Amino acid sequence: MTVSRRGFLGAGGLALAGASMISGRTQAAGLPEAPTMTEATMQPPLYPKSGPDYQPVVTLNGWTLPWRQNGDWKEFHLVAEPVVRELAPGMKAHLWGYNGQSPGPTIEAVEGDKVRIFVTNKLPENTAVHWHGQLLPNGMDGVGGLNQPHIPPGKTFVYEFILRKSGTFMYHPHSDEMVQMAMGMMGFFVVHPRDPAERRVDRDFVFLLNAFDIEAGSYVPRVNEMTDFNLWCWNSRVFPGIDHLVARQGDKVRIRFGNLTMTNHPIHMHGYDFKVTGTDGGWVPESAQWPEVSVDVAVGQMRAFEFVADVPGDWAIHCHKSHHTMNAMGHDVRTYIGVNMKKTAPALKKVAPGYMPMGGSGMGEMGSMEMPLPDNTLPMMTGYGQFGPIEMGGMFSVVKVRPDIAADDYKDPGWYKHPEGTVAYEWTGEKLAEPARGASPDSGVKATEFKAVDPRKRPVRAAKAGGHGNH
Ligand SMILES: [Cu+2]
Repeated sequence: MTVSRRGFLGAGGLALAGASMISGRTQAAGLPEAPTMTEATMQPPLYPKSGPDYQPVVTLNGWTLPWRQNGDWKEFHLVAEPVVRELAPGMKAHLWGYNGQSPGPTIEAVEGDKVRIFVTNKLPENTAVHWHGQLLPNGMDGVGGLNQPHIPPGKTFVYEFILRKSGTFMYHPHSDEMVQMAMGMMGFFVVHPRDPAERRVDRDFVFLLNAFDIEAGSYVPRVNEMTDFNLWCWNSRVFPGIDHLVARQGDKVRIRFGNLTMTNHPIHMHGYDFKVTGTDGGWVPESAQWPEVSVDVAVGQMRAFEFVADVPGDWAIHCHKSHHTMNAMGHDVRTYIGVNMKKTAPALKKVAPGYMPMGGSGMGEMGSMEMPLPDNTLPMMTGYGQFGPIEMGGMFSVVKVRPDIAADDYKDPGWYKHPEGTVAYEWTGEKLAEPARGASPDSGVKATEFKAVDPRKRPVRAAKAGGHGNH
């Protein structure tokens, strides 16, 4: 008897189809589309069109990756590629990321979902993706060389696993990890509980902590830096470029973050005490949730905290390491506190034309000072509130709680209108009798001699804050 080649192939085809029913592998639908994002603007939450209901997350200065349902499988497509990311108005960085941005889009799905994630490598070197915190088959864990071959440039690999638990996860490369993470490759991965009522909140914000070392005037991070970073970011953004976290008074709010920098960050929120409700390992049972106003997140960890937003206002949220709320410029500035700059400046100007005396009374003046900066460089501290310069940079944003906003409105409501008599004010009554005090050395400069220049109104490249789309 003869077996025709066609028949043989047919049988093979059948066998393959049989295998596919077990592994779920299918080529029928081809590659899903890989959407891309061109801006660092917060996108509205992506509500599920089918399957269990959930309250989707909002990614600061980011977006959620659309998926396609293919039979039982939720299919996503990540493209690892070089990207240009605006870190804040006035500075763009040349990074590596996913689908047009760094970090990559947030992946959202539901406990019990079968997910198939296509990863296309458009980098000039190998990559692989690790699904940080997920419980999955060893061969899907994404450590190049250990669990799978590295994905060569130009190739697409497929990851398939079942989401065994809800919680807070990340994804990041596990090939040339030091370089690829220093270049900005990472993303958030949220798994919602199957039961829509479980741990339900009204607003759920997510962001990743990352850091870059980009020399003033340049665009590409120094990837070999170990500790001395100069841009401390949330989702590859620095203040004043980080989205505000807008909540409606009375909303139950969750904020989750993961740390992919090289050091820990005590994240501090003003105005509330909150409960830590989630870690990398999962949800914290209610009996074990502890109250905090700062929660430290170590390298490689994730934390989620929750609070009821019952007190309106503009509440600062920031890393409590004070150097992490600063931008690139100025760390080389010497400490001149107590030095009489009026006496030293003329001499210094002779050897360094254009030298600007500063720092004799502290550095707060830099928040409003007109300073010449190299192209593509942010001031060390910047950003304005309704009462003046905020004198911050880096990992700083504002939780804005208001009574009068719609359920799904994340737009910046503007600055808080304080009820009359509730703002700290200057004492204009009788002066106190002054007891004798140790005098600090005379800097020769009074703070009031610095003329504040609102950077939003001057034509310096680094200060074109007017048009930024982050609120
Ligand atoms: Cu920090």
